[in-house]
Amino acid sequence: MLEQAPETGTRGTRDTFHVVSAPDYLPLPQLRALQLSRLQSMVTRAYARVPLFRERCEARTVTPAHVQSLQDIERLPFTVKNDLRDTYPFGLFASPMDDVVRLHASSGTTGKPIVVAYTEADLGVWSEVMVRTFAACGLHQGDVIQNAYGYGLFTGGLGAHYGAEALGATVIPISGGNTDRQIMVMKDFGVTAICCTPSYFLHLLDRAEELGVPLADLPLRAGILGAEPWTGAMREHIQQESGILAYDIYGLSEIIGPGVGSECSAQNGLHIFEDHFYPEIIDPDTGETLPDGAEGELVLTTLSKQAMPMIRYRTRDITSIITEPCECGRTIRRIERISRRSDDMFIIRGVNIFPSQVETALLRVEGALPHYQIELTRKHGLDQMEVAVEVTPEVLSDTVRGMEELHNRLTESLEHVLGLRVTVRLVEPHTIQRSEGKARRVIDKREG
Ligand code: DLL
Repeated sequence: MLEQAPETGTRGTRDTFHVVSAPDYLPLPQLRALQLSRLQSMVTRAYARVPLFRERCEARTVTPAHVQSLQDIERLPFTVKNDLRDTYPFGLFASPMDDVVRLHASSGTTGKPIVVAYTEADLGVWSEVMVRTFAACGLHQGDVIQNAYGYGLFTGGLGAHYGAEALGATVIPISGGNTDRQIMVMKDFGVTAICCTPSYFLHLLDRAEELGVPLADLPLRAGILGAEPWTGAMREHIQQESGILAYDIYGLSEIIGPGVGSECSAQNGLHIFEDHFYPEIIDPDTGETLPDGAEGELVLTTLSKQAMPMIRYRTRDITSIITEPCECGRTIRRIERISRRSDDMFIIRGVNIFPSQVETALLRVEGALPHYQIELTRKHGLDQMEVAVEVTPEVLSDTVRGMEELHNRLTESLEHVLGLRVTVRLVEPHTIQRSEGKARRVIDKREG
């Protein structure tokens, strides 16, 4: 069934709503033609204005004139995160500073942050894709959106903020943290949708229960959750416990921030706003382009960004492009939920492990809560992995035998999913540190 636009659209009229969401439904030949003409302009712009890109093209004897079809994108060089570090802070900008009206930065784990820039027009595109995100998640004018993504250099806060305003909704710019106040506001202001990371939503859910304000009793009906990997099992848990619909949204600073992709009412894969961000999947080892349907690294090219064009940016996020059309009627392609990054992987005794596999294994077992942390250590030259997982108060008050049984079931579930026996430590509720933004799942204490 096709989604219906609500009676009232963006601030004011139903028409505006349709206009903003229209690119989601373009006939494919029209979409591809639009992408090609935008790609050609983008490559011309970057070639003329970004020395690093020009040098790399010259090394491959490619010029903008070689881009005659969308497939020709494969002739262009990749951009990687280190390129942003190496040209820190402004080396990849394609607009003079006079035209740059906003900077954001993303810290990453090591060293200098990466800096990203926006012109006025870029901010317009950003609001547009966020309006399309909210609309895909069923929000519209009249919704009261609590924006608990962090405001500041992180793109989550301001990205969602201006999108929510442009949608015509009422936005509460509360930012992250101060959980008790979040819950008070949610209740008193009649909040209908919340924007935050899935791990922070879990924390809100628990705290609300403790305060005697179960979220299921509030008007809250949607969570616009993203910025970190989470599993389908985690979504089930969140939806069941809170009574909301939890939507997965995706984005990254280098490309624009949130607003690169979003689930729709089908909750089955994330639509990429591909009239602005062109997706490819590559084999992370060889760099070879893979066909739709195959799993690999997501590579994105901005098609309209002025201040900082990103050509074939290697996201390190692992996913695949879904080949079937979506039941919602959108023609823009979908990707599978991003469960892992290629650089999230760690190796224990020769076995490759991703944190999301641990989440999947834990959530299969009743009595375990979705709060967990992985600690890696090295003893006598041998890698050790311990998973601390919170258990329900019922389990804690159970007999020693009951605890042992749960411990065994968790160990077995982990062994089944990971192919490796690891140590499980059951801990009391609230022992594992809560995050206000992106959760830190792995603590690596191994040296060297
Ligand atoms: O996290 C932008 C954002 C803000 C997205 C709010 C969604 C909501 P960065 O801090 O640059 O930007 O981090 C980008 O976070 O490459 C992914 O690895 C991860 N990520 C973002 N969304 C998802 C998601 C923002 N829905 C990096 N699922 C990306 C899995 C996600 N990983």
